Amino acid sequence: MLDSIREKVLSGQRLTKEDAIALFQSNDIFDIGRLASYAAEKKNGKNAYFIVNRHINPTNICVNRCKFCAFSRSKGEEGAYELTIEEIIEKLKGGHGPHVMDHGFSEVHIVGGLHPDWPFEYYLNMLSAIKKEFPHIAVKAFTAVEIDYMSKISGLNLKDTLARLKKSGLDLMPGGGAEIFAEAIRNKLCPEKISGDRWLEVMETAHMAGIKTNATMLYGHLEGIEDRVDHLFKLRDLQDRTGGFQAFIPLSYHPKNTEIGGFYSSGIDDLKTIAVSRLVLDNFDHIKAYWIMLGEKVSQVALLFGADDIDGTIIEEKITHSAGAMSEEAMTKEELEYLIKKADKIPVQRDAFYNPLVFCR
Ligand code: V47
Ligand code: SF4
Repeated sequence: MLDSIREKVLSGQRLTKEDAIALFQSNDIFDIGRLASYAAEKKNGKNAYFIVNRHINPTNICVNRCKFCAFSRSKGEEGAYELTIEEIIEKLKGGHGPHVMDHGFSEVHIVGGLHPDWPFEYYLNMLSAIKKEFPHIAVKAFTAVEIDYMSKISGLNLKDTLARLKKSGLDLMPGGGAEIFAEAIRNKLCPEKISGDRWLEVMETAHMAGIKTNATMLYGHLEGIEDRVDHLFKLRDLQDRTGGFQAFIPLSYHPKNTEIGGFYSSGIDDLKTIAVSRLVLDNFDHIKAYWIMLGEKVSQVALLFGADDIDGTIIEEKITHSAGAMSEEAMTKEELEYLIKKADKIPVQRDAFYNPLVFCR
């Protein structure tokens, strides 16, 4: 079976769902990795991208309370927080936290809970305040789940909601909230969350509005191989229609402090999932090995299994660390470059749209 898949990859043919299932079932991890590495190099050569960025989570108060999420709280619950716009600006200035320095951020990544009381204007004001203070920082904000929620609270349709956000400073969108599209598993994981079809509809509408986005898949919880393959093919189909996805990021499930519990994903599964994603998603330019979730060392090794991006400096990370992440919360530019170089790749500092800023040879 792997021989016929190898033939297809080498001759540029698309993989089928059966091929993807066979890859996930196979334990020839080195063969799969070598094939994915070939596919990655065809797209990005020896380049491995990183970005100087910062994450901000404006609130952890969320009406959804997904069963895999250890970050969220209900209003009034111990540990619930909400940031003011001034506090968000302060964080971007680098005035808070243990990593105070001049970061020269290219991007701020903003995602948070679905707050029961914040009006749509709060999000618009947040965007315009950031743009006013930092016109050169790209704002990558709000998952498809948050966009759907904003459309509900504003009474606007998706297209108009996105247009208002874009006008206020939204540059692109992250890929969170996709989880697993398959309905039976999704209903167990996050019964209050929008459906997989709605997630795809929000992304399609964003792409049509000229907003680039990422895509993710949460794996390692209750799903089976067929669910993962179904998820990847739905993304590949949408990308065929819009071309609006920049990167795919498999998110490894972290079980601590969650309602569903369970185990951390294994290193082998992490690498296999990166590799199969690279092979199936032939219309995605980038596969990201998110070091916060994979750990610094597995994400480095993932660069030899089909990934071409390890994300960025991050600075502050709450979602995965609430669920037992073993990584640090921040890496310096030099540490990211070091990991990439030691994987025998060329570190390329990029902007939010994958334009190279610095090749670090
Ligand atoms: O939407 C929540 C996931 C996502 C857990 O687009 C969990 O560049 C693992 O989407 N274990 C947020 N995952 C993170 C995300 C992301 C991260 C980095 C870069 C980009 C990008 C996107 O984290 C959530 C949810 O899918 N998540 N809880 C957990 N226990
Ligand atoms: Fe809320 Fe997102 Fe956590 Fe679900 S994953 S509870 S939507 S913050």
